[in-house]
Amino acid sequence: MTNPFTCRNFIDGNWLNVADGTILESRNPANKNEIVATFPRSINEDVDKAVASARKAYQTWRKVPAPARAEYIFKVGELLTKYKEELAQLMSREMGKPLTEARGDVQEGIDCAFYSAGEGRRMFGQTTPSEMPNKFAMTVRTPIGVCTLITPWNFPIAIPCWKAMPALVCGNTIILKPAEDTPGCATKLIEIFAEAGFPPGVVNLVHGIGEEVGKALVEHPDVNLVSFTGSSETGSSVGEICGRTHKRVCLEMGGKNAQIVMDDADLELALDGAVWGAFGTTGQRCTATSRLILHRDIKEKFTDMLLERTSKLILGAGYDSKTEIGPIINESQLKRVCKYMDIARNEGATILIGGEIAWEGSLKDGYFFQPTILDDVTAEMRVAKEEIFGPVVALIEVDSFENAIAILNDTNYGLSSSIYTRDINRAFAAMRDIEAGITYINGPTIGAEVHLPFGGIKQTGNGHREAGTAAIDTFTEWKTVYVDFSGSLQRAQIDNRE
Ligand code: UN1
Repeated sequence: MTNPFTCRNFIDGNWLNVADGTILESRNPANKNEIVATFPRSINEDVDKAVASARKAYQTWRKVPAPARAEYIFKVGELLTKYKEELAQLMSREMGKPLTEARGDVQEGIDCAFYSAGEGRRMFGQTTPSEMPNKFAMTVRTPIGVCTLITPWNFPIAIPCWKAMPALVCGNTIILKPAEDTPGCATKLIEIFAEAGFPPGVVNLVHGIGEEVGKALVEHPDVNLVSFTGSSETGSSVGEICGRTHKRVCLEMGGKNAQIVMDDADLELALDGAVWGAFGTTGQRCTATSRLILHRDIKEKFTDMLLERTSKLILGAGYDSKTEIGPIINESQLKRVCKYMDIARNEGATILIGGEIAWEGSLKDGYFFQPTILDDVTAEMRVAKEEIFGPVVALIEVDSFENAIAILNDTNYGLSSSIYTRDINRAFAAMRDIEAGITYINGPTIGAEVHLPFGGIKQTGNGHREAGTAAIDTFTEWKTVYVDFSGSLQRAQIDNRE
């Protein structure tokens, strides 16, 4: 057990103690007796300082040429590579992911750094003819201003990078408000940004409680954009405040992602996908597979295969090399998963395996839940509709391709989706008819890459996408510029008609 890591706020280039002296803790979910980090419970005064610092820095940062801004981000990519193992070890201890997955999380940040840095030399606008002679027309991208980035604990390096890097390369300044469960990872990440040498005030970090400082940052009149990833409930309130205060807002919320397995699928391949999609990161991804829609002709066989594989999964601390499934993040999430077991039973679902807290041996000090398969689930049940965010997958039987697609779409969410089939016609029909931001053919619902847009339709999001060039759209405004070099007044729509 190492000493707890002390986190501070980072404002205007300085590591600061907070105005109020209250200190909070993040604990190891595999061993709740271990305090991993301590962090300050910031108050509104700290938020004001961070916003003022970001506002001041914005005036200079927006004028730094984008290729030069990109060089700082490139440097962050190099430093993330250097500290990859240290970050992965901390992440595994702070939020429970197996080390291989934690390394993948940091790698996603590295990929995002090099990709976003490349955008510094692209960020293309358009030129187009004017309807007038001797007049030039073009569009240029301009930054938006001060951005509040509110990030979850499940990808504590990757998601802050997805937001911070495109925001910064576009010329915005940022304030990161990380989840209360992963202050240590956020602090290490911002230490790396500090080491990369960003000018003071361009990158800021404010720790604290979501309903307190998160809310204050969203409400602050000097913040121009809020990018939020988290629960649908919090996302609704963020959206509401931003609507009222006319801020740009980018929301990434829940999912109820399904994998379809058709009667013609390669079942071994579909099984690998289902186990990884449902139980990877202990099911705590917004892209996790929480529904398996199985064609009736393969359902029995596939269910047996799945049961066998699930029964062998090894639970443990993420930093134990044998571990395949880590803990649930905290006690309240564990209780939530337990509550859904009662709901499942009351609704008439059958718990084929799991369904209980795992207590045995070294698991007793952590928040472990057995990987769980729910059978006899129908589309109307709450366990088929609501996001559980744990190692729980619901099996739904269907009798046709059309029925499978209809059930997949029968949800308020629309993040990720998958179909396993060897029929090319079905694959293309699925690509067209599935209602989701992301569709995988013969791959699991998890595993998005940073150079493609990430996000969902329906109640998963609000029309924005992260990553890829879509992130550049989120963090810039278009400015349309007309240059008249005729030396006389030319009235659009009028003079060219006469
Ligand atoms: C999330 O679950 O919030 O596609 C993000 C994936 C990862 C990102 C998940 N690359 O599963």
